[in-house]
Amino acid sequence: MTELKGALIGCGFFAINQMHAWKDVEGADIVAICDRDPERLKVVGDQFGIDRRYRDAEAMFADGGFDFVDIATTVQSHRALVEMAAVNKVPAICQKPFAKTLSDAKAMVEACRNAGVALMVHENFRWQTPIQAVRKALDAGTIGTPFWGRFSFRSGYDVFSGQPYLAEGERFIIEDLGIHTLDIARYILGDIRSLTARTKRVNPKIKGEDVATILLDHENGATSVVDVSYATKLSKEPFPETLIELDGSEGTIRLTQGYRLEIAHGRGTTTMDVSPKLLSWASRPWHNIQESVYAIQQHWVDQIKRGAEHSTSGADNLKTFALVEAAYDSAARGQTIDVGAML
Ligand code: NAD
Ligand code: 89Y
Repeated sequence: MTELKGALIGCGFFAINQMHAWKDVEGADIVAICDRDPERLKVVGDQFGIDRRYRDAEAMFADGGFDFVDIATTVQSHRALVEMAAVNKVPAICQKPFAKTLSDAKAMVEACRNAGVALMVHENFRWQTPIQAVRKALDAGTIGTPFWGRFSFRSGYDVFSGQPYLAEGERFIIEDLGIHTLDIARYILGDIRSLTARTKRVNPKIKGEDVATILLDHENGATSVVDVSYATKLSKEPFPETLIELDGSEGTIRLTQGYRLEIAHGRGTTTMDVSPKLLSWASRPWHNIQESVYAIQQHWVDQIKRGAEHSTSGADNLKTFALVEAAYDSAARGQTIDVGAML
């Protein structure tokens, strides 16, 4: 198989996972890295043996020699970097949150479409083993037609030590974590017509909201609740598990803490362990996320080789990103938001 050559921009906290995963992915190799911080460039360059190192993305694109770019910076630089990739006709992967605003996100999708290059958002949570298992059970028709769901992420885990910027933004949990939970709700129960949200800040040391409850009306008539919290202190910390409840015409699916999947229907109840694999470079409790990083990056390569659309293409992610904007708007105005009208 011909190896695709990739370049990574942003050598921070999460990029370490992406670099490890690229080592495992079949069909791609990272040949150049870029970070405006020389220390991060050295740490990642030395750890992964990458000689081509740049502090400026323009200079890296000017030198070229790579088939795609993996943008692992924080949101502020996403639009400029994705548009730079488009101008240089280089396919791009961009970390979540895709953009600062929906209009920026639309412009980024448009730029890549006009340039004729692939664009995938690194929206990895739907690639987690337990989420894939729920989708498989639903697709197999085990519970009939789903009419109700709950997608829940409640934790007291200290995410601020690894990602201090999360405490500083006006927006926190919906933009950072709820974005994944909303994407899972779409992935499992389909696109959303309208949304109502309420938010709260419990932790006085941070600027943004750390609790959100969101009611979703799906286009297929199902109703679901997305509830996320980083202010929930439980006896057994569930980070970073998304728990799911689905009720269908013929039965129910429950994904519970400890990666247990229970499917109940007329013929009885099946219980399965759907734990993620602990990859050689992974560490608990992050291994669930880390395995999904590998899965989405392998998917990037596989679809590029097939010339096929990515599951979380830029165009697909507009529908998830719209939910983020709609949730903040709904919470601020106390109103239900028509999501379809935003797209
Ligand atoms: P970070 O601040 O640790 O790292 C970002 C790096 O990008 C820094 O080293 C910074 O110097 C560099 N950078 C920023 N702008 C740049 C530019 N224009 N050119 C070159 N370098 C630039 O951030 P992080 O915690 O690694 O997060 C990065 C992104 O990953 C965020 O968008 C975050 O939401 C996302 N993230 C995703 C997951 C997931 O599961 N998908 C998990 C954690 C973080
Ligand atoms: O940034 C977030 C993400 O995408 O997954 C978990 C996280 O690292 C903290 O909420």
